[in-house]
Amino acid sequence: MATQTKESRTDFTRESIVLDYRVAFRSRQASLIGRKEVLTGKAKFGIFGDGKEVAQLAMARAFRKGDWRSGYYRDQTFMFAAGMGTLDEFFAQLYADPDIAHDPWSGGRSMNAHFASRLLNPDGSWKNQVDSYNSSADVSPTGSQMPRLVGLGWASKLYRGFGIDNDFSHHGDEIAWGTIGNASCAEGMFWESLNAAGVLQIPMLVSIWDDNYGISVSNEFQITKSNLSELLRGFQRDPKSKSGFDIYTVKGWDYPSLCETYLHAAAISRMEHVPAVVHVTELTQPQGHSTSGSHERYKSKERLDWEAEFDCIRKMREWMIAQGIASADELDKHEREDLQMVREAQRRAWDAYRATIDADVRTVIDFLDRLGAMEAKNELQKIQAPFRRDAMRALAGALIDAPGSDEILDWYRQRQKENDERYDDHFWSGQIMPGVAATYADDAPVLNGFEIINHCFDHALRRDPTVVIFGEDVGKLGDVNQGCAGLQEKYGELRVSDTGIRECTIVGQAIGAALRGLRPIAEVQYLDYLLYAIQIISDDLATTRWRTRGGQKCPVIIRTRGHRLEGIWHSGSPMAGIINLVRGMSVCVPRNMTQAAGMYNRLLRGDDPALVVEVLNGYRVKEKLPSNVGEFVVPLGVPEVLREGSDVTLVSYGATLRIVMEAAELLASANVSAEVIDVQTLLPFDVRGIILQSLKKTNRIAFIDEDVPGGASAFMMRNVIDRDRGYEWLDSQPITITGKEHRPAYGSDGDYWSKPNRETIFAAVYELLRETNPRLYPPRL
Ligand SMILES: Cc1ncc(C[n+]2csc(CCOP(=O)(O)OP(=O)(O)O)c2C)c(N)n1
Ligand SMILES: [Mg+2]
Repeated sequence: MATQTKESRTDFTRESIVLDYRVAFRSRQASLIGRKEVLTGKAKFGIFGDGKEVAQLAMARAFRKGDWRSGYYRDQTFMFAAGMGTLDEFFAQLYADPDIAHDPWSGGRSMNAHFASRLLNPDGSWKNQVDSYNSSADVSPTGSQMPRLVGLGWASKLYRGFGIDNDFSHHGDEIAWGTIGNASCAEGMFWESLNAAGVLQIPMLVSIWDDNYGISVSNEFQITKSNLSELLRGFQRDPKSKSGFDIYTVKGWDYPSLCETYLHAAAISRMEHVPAVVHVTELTQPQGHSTSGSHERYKSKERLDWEAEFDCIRKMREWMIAQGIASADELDKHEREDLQMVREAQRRAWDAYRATIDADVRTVIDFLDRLGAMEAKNELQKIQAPFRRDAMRALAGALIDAPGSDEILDWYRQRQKENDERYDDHFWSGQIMPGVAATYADDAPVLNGFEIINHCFDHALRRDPTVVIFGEDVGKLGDVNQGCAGLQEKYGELRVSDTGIRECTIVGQAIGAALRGLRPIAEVQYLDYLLYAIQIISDDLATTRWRTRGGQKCPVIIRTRGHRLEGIWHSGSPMAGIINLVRGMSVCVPRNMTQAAGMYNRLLRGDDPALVVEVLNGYRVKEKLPSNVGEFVVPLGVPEVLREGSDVTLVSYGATLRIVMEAAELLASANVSAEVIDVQTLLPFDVRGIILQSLKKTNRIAFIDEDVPGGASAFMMRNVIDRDRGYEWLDSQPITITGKEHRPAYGSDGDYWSKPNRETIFAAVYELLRETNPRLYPPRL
């Protein structure tokens, strides 16, 4: 699709306006044809940008190389106008084409209209960002583009403050452009993000596409006073002051006003780093929300008539004719050509998508013939455009009925493997790094745990100018446990900074910064409050690499502390909840601050996102300072045997290990030799089968943690017993020893009876041994 060059974008020649119109018109045709493709069964679902075209032309005119977009599914016109996507790619994604050469945005992994740039070279290294137009990868949950947007804008502020001119930034001149629907502004994340951007004063320019609806629910039920501009007034800055936002309201069918507004807003935001909101009103949705429903069911006749009259493309056409920019005949001619162009793109994308599938289908039909599976063959041939799945299922059925030749079976297995890879690859970077042992001088100082962390971060900040650490109380105070004490003074307020109490956008800040080449360590003050950010971690951060099929990476480190304070909200250990929601990330559960430091050293040298849960009551425990505190590396997924034993293996992690070690001591006094293993990381989990090796020796095993029954203990048990086939080595039932179903009660007694403790661990493990030899192990507790 023809795009405009950077130079011509702000140049309002007759030609460039006609070209704008044609981009909008093609985009509309793509929406209309896209819907038909869904309704005729060629694609599963469609959501399109019809009714929002003209405003996006204006946004694209102000969007420059180096800039960033974080938006949502209505933005196809912007992508076309900015030259960030083609019609062929648009249709390829509609068909869920897994080939990144066809759908470079998501490789068939996201539903349609989820846009993204390919930021990485095939080897996973970053491409230059200042010479390209950049888009972060869209997600579906409404409002979830906002936290990341804060980080994208914040990165400009950091780069400007650092005085950096590199492949990621030209002195922070880049704007982070957000788009969001009116109804999504009812989400908490929207307001949290706006507040954060206002506090940070960053070049973030948010467009609200207001079509008065969120599916069927109108603004009356979404927004106080039904009016976002009015609500946003409190954010408006005094023009003489830098604090606050610039707020603009403009009609979505008024092309000249839109262009003027966007160019003006962008110039100020870019130069002064003032955030801005452009509230674009009077937008329409000609085809309704998506292919799932029809808007005639909830819009009145008056509204539908108004939408037809105020359709932005119709209005732009009227304006162009009235201004003498183009005649009706001229535009008719362009429209005929452009419709043809869109149809051709759709057909090309369909043919490209079908090519490899149809080849497989032909092969399967041949195999079915050879296997004599005539019914299966006929069924498959009846399907007009079969999926790969249909062909593979037909062949599997035939192979089950009549085991075939090795050649057919080999082909089937090979294709299964390829199809698994087609959907599984780029789950993580695949970087495996060997450990580097901590070394100690003879006179190594013995320090508080927090001081070990402090030394580690000090090294990281000194070594790598892109490392930034931030969170609640992290800057001036140096975090609530002093892991960052003195670091702001040493490295400045940009590199070590305080944030508001806003866990979701703290993580968003990290995501955006990491996408722009920085190395953020974002602190969430306590593990229990990670839940405020878990949605964005789960939906956005953890899936970045996978959902772009290797097009983007986001090496964020989230630092938090957990376990062992007392009470419902300070002692939680909801580890299974977390690990099951953040697949794609590493989850580190160090038992002390030295292990934590070794993990940070590892993560800062890698490309994958991670969560590190430090032990809350470990900051004042004394540890020896390694002489290579900034260099040693704890490898991920490698458990460590902390105590050797021969009767039973006790597997645990984090703060609980101290109690398990005490229980092992008690067990030793009762003739039970327990081997204690620290898993070190829950994700990845024991990649070398170290726990299995222990089980082969002891033939008994217990998994111990503070999570609920069936929580992370069950996860560990499944890996050892099922994944690693540990069941073959068991002489006793494998057990879990966990916290109670309920939250931990307050106070030392509440804690003692809510979580595993030395005595309950002793009793449960001793019972395992007693069952095998009651005389050797008489009743004790
Ligand atoms: C968190 C969340 N809740 C619900 C949905 C389902 N949903 C998808 S789009 C949408 C309406 C969004 O309306 P608006 O923000 O005005 O954008 P529009 O589609 O009108 O452009 C809803 C409710 C979702 N995707 N995410
Ligand atoms: Mg809407």
